[in-house]
Amino acid sequence: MRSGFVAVAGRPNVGKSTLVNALAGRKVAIVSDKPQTTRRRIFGVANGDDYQLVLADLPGFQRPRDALTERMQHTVDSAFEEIDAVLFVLSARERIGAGDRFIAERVFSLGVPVVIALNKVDRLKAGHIAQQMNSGAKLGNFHALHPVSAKTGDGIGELRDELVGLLQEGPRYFPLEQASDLGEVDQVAELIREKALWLTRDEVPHAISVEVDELGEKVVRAFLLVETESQKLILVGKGGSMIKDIGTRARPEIEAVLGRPVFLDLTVKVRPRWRRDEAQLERLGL
Ligand SMILES: Nc1nc2c(ncn2[C@@H]2O[C@H](COP(=O)(O)OP(=O)(O)OP(=O)(O)O)[C@@H](O)[C@H]2O)c(=O)[nH]1
Ligand SMILES: [Mg+2]
Repeated sequence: MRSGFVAVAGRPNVGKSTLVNALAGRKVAIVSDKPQTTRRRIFGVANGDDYQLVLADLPGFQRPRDALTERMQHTVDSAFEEIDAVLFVLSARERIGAGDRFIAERVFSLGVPVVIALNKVDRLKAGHIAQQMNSGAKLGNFHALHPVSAKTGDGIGELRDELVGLLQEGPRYFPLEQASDLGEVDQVAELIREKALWLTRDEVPHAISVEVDELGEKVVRAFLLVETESQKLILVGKGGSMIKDIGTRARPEIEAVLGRPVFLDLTVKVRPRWRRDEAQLERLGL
């Protein structure tokens, strides 16, 4: 039996969470087209007959702008202790540049093998992929470099084998049926936030947080927190259309997590400057 921990590092929006879900073979982390979707570390577990690969999905590397992003960057920094390897994710669809080199400086100095995943290669021309692989290869002394598509699953099996090959002998840290370290309440909150992220844009997605108020047998009650009245108006939508849409999309996935049908009651609340309020962040588990 081999097991161990691999930290997933990279710029915001390169597809780290999508990749963790693909490697785990189940939805562990929420995903959106907006940067800074992941706000805290989530363990996603990939199990085989003779291995357990635990992936630490992380927020993207970023320059902190407030207490929330400061905490997110701190989460990233402290995730590099006691790991067996780093999975450094790049996007083949963007220029590999200063942001990636900044992260490279950090991950290549950790003293553990670094596997590079060049993600989002779906529908890209072979020449372009080769060029991006060349740029990625210049970032540091990597153990292996895999072009993959977390979206289509291309290259995922090979990447998983590569990471498993880096694990040492060890126990199963999580029982087979457990896909992540998130409890039900946090999973529910994240699923609601995911739907809200997809439906909003500009500054709004970053201002949203979700607090589950009640998780009952039949009713799930949650608050969507925003910072201003105008953000609240957007999230509620015309005649409540936006919040209704969020609920309609989130409910089936919440029911799948809970294993029972529920009534989902969502309310939008204004909580001024919650992203700068340490007590609020603590309460939200961030
Ligand atoms: N075309 C394509 N898009 C992808 C792929 N992987 C992820 N995406 C998209 O990229 C966007 C970001 O995905 P996430 O998995 O949330 O990215 P992330 O790196 O976890 O982002 P943060 O948590 O914000 O740092 C989403 O719109 C995904 O659907 C891929 O292989 N191909
Ligand atoms: Mg993410």
